[in-house]
Amino acid sequence: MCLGYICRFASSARRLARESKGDGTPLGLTPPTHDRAYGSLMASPFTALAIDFALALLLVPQVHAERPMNVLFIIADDLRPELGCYGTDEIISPHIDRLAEKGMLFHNAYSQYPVCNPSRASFLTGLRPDQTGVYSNELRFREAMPDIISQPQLFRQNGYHTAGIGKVFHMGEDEDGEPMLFHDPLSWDYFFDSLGKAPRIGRTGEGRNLTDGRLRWCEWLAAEGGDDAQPDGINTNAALRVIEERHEKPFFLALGLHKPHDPFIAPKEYFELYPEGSTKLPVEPEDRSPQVRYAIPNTGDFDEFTDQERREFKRAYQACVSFIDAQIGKIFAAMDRHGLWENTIVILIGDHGYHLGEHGWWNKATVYEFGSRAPMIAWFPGANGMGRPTRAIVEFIDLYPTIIDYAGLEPPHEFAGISLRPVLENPAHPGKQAAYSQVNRGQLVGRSVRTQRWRYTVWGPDGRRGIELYDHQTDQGEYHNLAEDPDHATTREQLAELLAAGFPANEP
Ligand SMILES: [Ca+2]
Repeated sequence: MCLGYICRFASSARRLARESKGDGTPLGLTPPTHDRAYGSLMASPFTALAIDFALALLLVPQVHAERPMNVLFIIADDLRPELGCYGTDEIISPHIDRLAEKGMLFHNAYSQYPVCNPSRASFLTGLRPDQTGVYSNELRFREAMPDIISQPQLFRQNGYHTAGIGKVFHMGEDEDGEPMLFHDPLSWDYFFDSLGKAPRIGRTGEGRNLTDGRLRWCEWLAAEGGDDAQPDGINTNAALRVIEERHEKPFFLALGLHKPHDPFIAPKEYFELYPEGSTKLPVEPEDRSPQVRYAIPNTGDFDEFTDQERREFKRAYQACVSFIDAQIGKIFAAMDRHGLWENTIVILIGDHGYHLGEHGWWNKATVYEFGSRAPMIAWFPGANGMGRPTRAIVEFIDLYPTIIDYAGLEPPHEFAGISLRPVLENPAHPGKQAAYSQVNRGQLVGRSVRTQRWRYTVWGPDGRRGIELYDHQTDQGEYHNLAEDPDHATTREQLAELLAAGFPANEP
C-alpha cells in the first residue's frame, strides 16, 4: 500500500476541484450537450459534487442529532440492475422494489472493478483499485493495506456493534492473519458465514451443468429443502438474530448474499416463478462493430451454447435473484417489527455488473456497461430525495464517505470517493462528471470512463490494444464502436483527457 500515492491522488483531486467552476445542472431540466458538459467536465470529474457538497453542508440540517444512525449494508453477489424497480417486468423482486420506492434508486451507479475482491476492497475502503493495489480475488486487502480502516471497522471504533454475515469482504483473513474467505477480525465484532455448511438436502434436486462439466461453475439446481437449506437462508437467519438481539444499541450490520453468483442454486419454488421456455434472450444488432479483442475475457467459452442452455442459464440466475429478494424481505420485516427505518441507513448493492448473453458473454469481468454498472438503492432517513430515483452518475467508492457523512463520523483517511449528500437531497442532481472502472487481462489493463452520455475504454498503454467509444444516447448496449469515427475525434480526445484525470497513477 502506497500511502504517498493516496495523498498525491487526493491533493490532485482537490486541486482539480479548486480549478473548476463546476456544473450543477439538474438532470431533466436542461440535459447537457456533450460540448457543454465537457466545458466544465474537463476540469474535474469530481467538481460538481464537491462544490454542491459544501453548499449542502451549509443548508441541510444534520439528521442524526438524536439517535445514532444504524447501518444495514446488503451486498448481493453478481446482482445486475435488472429488477422490477429498474423496469424489468420479468423479474420478481418485490422486496427490493419496496426499498427502491421508499428510498433512492440509482440508475447510474458504477463499480470500480468488475470482480468480487477488487470491487469490495475498493468500496469498503473508499479507495480506487490503483490505490488499494487489489486487482485479483487472491490478494487479501489486509496484505495490501495492513493499516487501512475499513468501513465497518470505523463504526466499530466509534462504539457500534459490527456484524459481518456472509460474503462482505471477499478475501479476508482469520485471527492469525491466515487467508480466510470473507472474514476480517479488525472489522467485525461478530462474523458468521454458512457457505459449505448448509444441509445436504439443499444440494439435491433438479438441475445440470450447462457445459457438460467443462466449466464447473456453470450449473443450476432447483433445490429441495427450502430457504433454510441454503447458505443465504441460513445467513439471513443469522442477520435476523443480530437485529433481534442488538437493535436497541447502534449497529452496523452487513449481509453479503452469495446469490445470484454461480452455481445457480435456489430452492425450487423460486424456479417455479419463471415458467420454463418463457425467458427472453438478448437480441444483438447484426451490424454491430467487431469486438475489441480484450473486451471479454475468454472468447469462445459459450460458442456451443444452444438457445435452450441460454434460457436455462438466465432462468436459473433469475430464480436466484427472487430467492435473495425473499431473504431481503425477511430482513425488512424485522426492520418493520422494531421500527428501525427511522434511524437506520440501508444500502443495497450488487458488487459489479453481469452479462447474461450480451456481447456473447455469460459472466462478469468486463468494463462494458453490462460489467461496470450495478444496482444501488439507498435509504437515508430524513434525506429529501427519498422516494425518487436518480440518474446521477455515482461510484461505489462514494458509499463509505456518504454513509459516514450521514452517520456523523469523521473520515479515517483521504477518500477517493465523495459524499453523495447533494444527490440524496436532490435526485435531479447530475452527480459526478464521470465514473471510472478498470479490469486486468493478465498484465494488460483496460480502463474505462463513463459520463452521462459516453463510455470510453482504452486497452493497454495509449490504447495500443484497442479503444472503444460508445454513445449512450443512441447505443445503450454498446454495440457500435465510434472510436475510429472521424466525426467523433474531438469527443475521443476530450474523453482521453478525462480518463487520464481519473487514473493519475496510470503508466505512460
Ligand atoms: Ca461478485
